Amino acid sequence: MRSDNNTQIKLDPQRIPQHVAIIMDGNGRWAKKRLLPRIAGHKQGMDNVRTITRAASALGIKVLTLYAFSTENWKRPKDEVSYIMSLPVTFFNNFVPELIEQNVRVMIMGDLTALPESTRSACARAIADTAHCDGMILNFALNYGGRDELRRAVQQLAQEAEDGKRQARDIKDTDIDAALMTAPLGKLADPDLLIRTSGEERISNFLLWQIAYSELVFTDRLWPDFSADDLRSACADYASRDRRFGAVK
Ligand code: V07
Repeated sequence: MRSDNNTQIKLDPQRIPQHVAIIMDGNGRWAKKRLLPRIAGHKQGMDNVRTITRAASALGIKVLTLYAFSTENWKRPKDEVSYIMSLPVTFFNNFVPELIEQNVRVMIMGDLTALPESTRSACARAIADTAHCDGMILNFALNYGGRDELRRAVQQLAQEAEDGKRQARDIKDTDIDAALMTAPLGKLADPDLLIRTSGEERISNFLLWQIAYSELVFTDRLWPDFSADDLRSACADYASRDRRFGAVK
């Protein structure tokens, strides 16, 4: 089901992915195509977060995880980084009332300590102001890296072993789950569906442990152009796949 215009196709409510994660790539390319500065692409990308949040919530998705800023993105030009760091502030000012109206709860994972104070406080306020919402979770990965997350988990578990709080040989998958930044998502920590926009077909240090059994959908659509209908298409694609988790049917 890869048609572009499929609003009319019925999605089986039993086969809606519960947790969808998206690598929002292509903002710079979107701007370049229009001879605009890269930051114009990021602004458009942020506006699209609003569109896709609405669409995901309407489809019945329970967790939407968006890769907003990676641990590697600091290597970009200083002006671009500082503009990107202002986006959570703009987002908070413009979209949080609407999220509350839609009963959407904001969560954030990543190392926030390295972010500017204004960015951190906008994030903290978005989390606090939506803490009572029990609809869809909008989970931003911000200054997040999959290896950084795993290294921290290993350090924590090794420390606990060193302190005699646990036996190294008894460490289970569930102990690792509990030490990762997705632990607050509980049963929903692992994405059912991972989407990457803009044509690149790689994971780029996004969720690593959690995508062990995720279905992957890559689309050429640039993130600012990725529409509610494109999300539906990806979900239809997901619904058509036979997930076995390594077993046979
Ligand atoms: C960012 C916009 C989306 C396209 C990709 C990169 C740029 C929303 C947020 C955000 C983060 C925390 C929060 C509320 C909103 C955001 C960054 C970049 C760093 F509480 N979009 N967006 N944060 N982009």
